[in-house]
Amino acid sequence: MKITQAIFSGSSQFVNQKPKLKLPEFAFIGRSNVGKSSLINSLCNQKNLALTSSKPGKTQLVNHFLINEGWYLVDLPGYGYAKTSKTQRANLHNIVMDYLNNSDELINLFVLLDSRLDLQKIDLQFLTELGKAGIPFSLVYTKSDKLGKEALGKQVEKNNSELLNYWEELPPVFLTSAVEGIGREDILTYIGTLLTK
Ligand SMILES: Nc1nc2c(ncn2[C@@H]2O[C@H](COP(=O)(O)OP(=O)(O)OP(=O)(O)O)[C@@H](O)[C@H]2O)c(=O)[nH]1
Ligand SMILES: [Mg+2]
Repeated sequence: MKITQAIFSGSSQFVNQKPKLKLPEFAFIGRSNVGKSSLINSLCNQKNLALTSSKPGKTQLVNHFLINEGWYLVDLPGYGYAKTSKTQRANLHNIVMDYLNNSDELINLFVLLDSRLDLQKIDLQFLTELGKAGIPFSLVYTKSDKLGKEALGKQVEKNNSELLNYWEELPPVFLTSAVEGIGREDILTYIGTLLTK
């Protein structure tokens, strides 16, 4: 799968405000600052298509990007940023859950995890919610450029085996770096496969 065109198509707070074209959607979620917007830019080979920031809490709405005039990449607000108010966190959670529960076009949700960290309680809570809601998802470890090969392998192995305490098998797992472009081809190939199903 090659991305030849990527166009920002709008921001929405509620599903009834999202673009009216009914096309397959692939969305990205994870804790604030995990690298969702950066990964979307990496997949599209662009720098500032999705807005990124070194400060958590940058993406506040559901952002649709029309790809190759045929499908959407969807950038979602992050969860779990401790420094925002409870009300603001609840507001972002509602935006994300409204999108996830009511988007008939959603084909796959990529759940991003920081490859340097142990699994966080909030990630497990979110993954459990997804399982209950029957939303199809894959796992994406981000920022793999920030760890040496050995440490990276150990951390990913540790997190994967912890997840297997909850699940019989792992969903598809991707290892990425938005900075170095690692994993982008794997994700694009996977999207291509899902689009031809
Ligand atoms: N080294 C490195 N830094 C990354 C990578 N991906 C993202 N970052 C950095 O991490 C920070 C957060 O990236 P974003 O893409 O804005 O994260 P986000 O998940 O969209 O964050 P919110 O919108 O706030 O939820 C930025 O400073 C990025 O430059 C990566 O693969 N490697
Ligand atoms: Mg973002």
